[in-house]
Amino acid sequence: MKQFTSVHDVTDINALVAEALALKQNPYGNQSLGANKTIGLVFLNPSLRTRMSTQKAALNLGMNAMVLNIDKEGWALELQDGAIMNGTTVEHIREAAAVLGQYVDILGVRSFPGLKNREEDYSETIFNKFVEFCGVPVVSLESATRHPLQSLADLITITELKLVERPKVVMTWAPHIKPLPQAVPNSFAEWMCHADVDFVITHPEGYDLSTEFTRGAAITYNQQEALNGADFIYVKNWSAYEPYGEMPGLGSYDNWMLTNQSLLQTNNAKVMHCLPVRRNIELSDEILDGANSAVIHEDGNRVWAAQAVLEEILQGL
Ligand code: SN0
Repeated sequence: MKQFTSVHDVTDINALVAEALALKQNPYGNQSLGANKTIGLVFLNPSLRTRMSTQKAALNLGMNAMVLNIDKEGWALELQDGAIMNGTTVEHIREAAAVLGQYVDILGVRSFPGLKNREEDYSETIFNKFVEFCGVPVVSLESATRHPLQSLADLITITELKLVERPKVVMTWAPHIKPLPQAVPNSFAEWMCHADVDFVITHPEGYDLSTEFTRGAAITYNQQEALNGADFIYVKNWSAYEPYGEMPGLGSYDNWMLTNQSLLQTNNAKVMHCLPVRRNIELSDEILDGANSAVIHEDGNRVWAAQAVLEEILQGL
């Protein structure tokens, strides 16, 4: 693997999931692979799970990990080519990314969308500049449009917990108080469309995701109908793709938050969420604290997802 930015970088997703599960059984078996190798993790946005699980994965492989919260600790970055830098930006991304590439063997980058300019976000302007200028393999730690390490951990979790060969997986939109990226749902949809599952997406009208990511999925505006017989429910808020970054019908979809009542018609569904979750806005206490919640298990699996990916990249260095 030369980079990990989406499901399209993976040759065999089932093999990658199997490798992650093997690493979970034997985390320290491959420590010589990462000896004297360094990963740099660069964050332009906050992180808890991605930061810690990727560091842990690197350590398990014998690597060193260095973290830079570049938005707070680095120089203010200029992104525009040809800019005359007489304002607030101090360093061009061309030099910043290139120098980071001198210090590390693999670079992880987190760059959220601005949610103002769809074309800019969906062309992955910032993330792709890191890829272009750093000169080493890049791992997405969540870009403007995707969060593949999360989606891989989600598929690992579904593979581990499923009780039927081909489970029904429902991704449901949930309420929120502010506009969130489409990266997590885009990415989850893209992975599920490649996985051996029956995949349904449900959301209120106005929240359709880009078909680039949902092609092949069943989509309904009726949450009740979608939840029938579900084996897994993947809960996530996202803002609209059109009109971009907005929250149509804000306040009128509060009943989209799942409660125990919503689970009655499911196949005793496991409930997933990438976290962080706003309790009693996106998901009720009773679900998060109840027997059907798989969120802690799911996010524990972030380590094995990252470790399987880093292992494959290291093997190709
Ligand atoms: C991010 C998102 O893409 O939805 C990260 C998820 C892994 N979530 C948030 O930004 C939540 C912010 C909030 O205020 O709840």
